[in-house]
Amino acid sequence: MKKILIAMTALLLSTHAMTEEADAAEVAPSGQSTLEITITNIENAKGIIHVSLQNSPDGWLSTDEDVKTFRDVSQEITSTDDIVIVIDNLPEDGYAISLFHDLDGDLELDTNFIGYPKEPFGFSAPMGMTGPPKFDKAVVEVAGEKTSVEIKLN
Ligand SMILES: [Ca+2]
Repeated sequence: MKKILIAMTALLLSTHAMTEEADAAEVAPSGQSTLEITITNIENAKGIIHVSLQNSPDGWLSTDEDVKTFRDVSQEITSTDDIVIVIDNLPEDGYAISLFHDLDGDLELDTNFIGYPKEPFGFSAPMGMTGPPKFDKAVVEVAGEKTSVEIKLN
């Protein structure tokens, strides 16, 4: 009986030692990046700029209320200076960025009768010939410590 106990203890000790070794060798994966968005051409010193990140083509610019954006950030505007919005703790991935300047603060991008925006807007790519850029065009690869992009309001 005593022999068995010693053998078991030895086994437990060796298992424990192995686990500790594995822990020590493991490098903490960061996978957390920062995206820095500089917004230029702000013409109205009022309202709020709403920024949305989308990491899937399906949800890109969807008007379906069930579709969630990956991350939303809002920034109050009090001057026409360029602003920098910093979004951190982002998993490394590709994100398409859409934003608009909500001048009247109703949380919506106001449009005219043909659906064209009446409030300034921007994407992480130039406008396409027939409308907003496709997800693939607008996608920004966020990787490493920090990724910076500049978006000009239209
Ligand atoms: Ca609005």
